[in-house]
Amino acid sequence: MNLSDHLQHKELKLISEKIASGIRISQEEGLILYTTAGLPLLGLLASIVRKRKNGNIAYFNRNFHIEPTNKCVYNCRFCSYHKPAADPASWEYSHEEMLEIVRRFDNKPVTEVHIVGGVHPSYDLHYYGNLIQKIKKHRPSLHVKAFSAIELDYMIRKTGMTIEDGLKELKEYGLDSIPGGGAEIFDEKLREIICQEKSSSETWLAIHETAHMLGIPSNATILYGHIETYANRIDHMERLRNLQDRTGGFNTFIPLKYKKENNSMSYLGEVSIIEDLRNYAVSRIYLDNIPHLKAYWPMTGKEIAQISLSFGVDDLDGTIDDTTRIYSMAGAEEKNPVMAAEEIGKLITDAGFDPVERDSLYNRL
Ligand code: V47
Ligand code: SF4
Repeated sequence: MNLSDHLQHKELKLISEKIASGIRISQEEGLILYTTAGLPLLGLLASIVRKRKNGNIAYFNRNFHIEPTNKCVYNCRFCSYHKPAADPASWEYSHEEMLEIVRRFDNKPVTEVHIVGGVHPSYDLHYYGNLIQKIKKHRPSLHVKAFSAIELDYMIRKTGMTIEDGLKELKEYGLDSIPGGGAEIFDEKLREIICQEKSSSETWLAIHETAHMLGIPSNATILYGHIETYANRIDHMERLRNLQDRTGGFNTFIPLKYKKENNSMSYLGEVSIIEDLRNYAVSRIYLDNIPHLKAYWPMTGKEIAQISLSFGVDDLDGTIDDTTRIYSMAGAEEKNPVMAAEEIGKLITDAGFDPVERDSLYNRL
């Protein structure tokens, strides 16, 4: 072993001891993990954190998606999904068409509807509020997890309200929680390059912080594997960890790997599966105050989702019906994302974990 190997080994040993003792690691230490720790060590350390937080449990829930529209006023460079309003490949469902999707699940034991789409130029808060109200009227027990902070920012501004008043109003209409989309990567310079027009990182964080203060829990994501550096990923997680220290309102963190089909960043290609697993592990270790780490299996594919359980993941997203196009258009691994609860249960058991069906707030069902 030469001197630099020796120093690196010593550094990793100290960081590992901290993690094993439940001590928070710094930004510098997170960066050292990304740049120097191998996959087996990361898997081991992430599993220690995972076990401390969630034991041997791997959660799943029964949900379905509604994507109200792919018309979008923005033009993010990584997006394969949005279309200008005049494009023949664009769609917008009426309230009645979306209620029809809800009714399709009338005799099925789903507990959550996940509603996310493009930022339609003409829909305001009341348009979406009325939709939530109709869904709740039809099926009051269905948890409505809806609208990324980017959609919320637009619809609230369009209605002329403050973030706080807008979120209060949506809560009145029946909004239960907020999904994690739109975070992308918080570094302002990168945002300028990959999603120049969309709401700022500051606004994304302010919307989630306000939601938490109003008792609306939420999720957080990161879009990784494009032009960001490891330091950008750590900075992203640092901002989330700081917010979570103040509010405790994030339930789960969902790393989303950049997929290259049909968008203007395709030339970048995609990062490897090893990178996906290393990223899950560092996320689990770094975000010591967010209880859950979710693998979105329609994107990763079922096998990688299964392996990710040994790299810090404790939640597999959903028994998702074939209603989501955000990922199929970007080149998702699962072209037809449907998985029955029994299949998820078996996938988890085969990996050596205990499957637990949860509701949207991680209560055991
Ligand atoms: O914000 C768009 C991402 C997100 C691509 O909260 C892409 O439970 C990869 O946020 N390659 C929307 N990613 C999806 C989302 C989500 C998914 C699952 C669960 C939850 C939750 C939230 O999709 C966008 C963007 O970051 N995205 N295009 C692409 N080409
Ligand atoms: Fe619109 Fe969302 Fe696509 Fe950006 S990622 S263009 S905000 S649909």
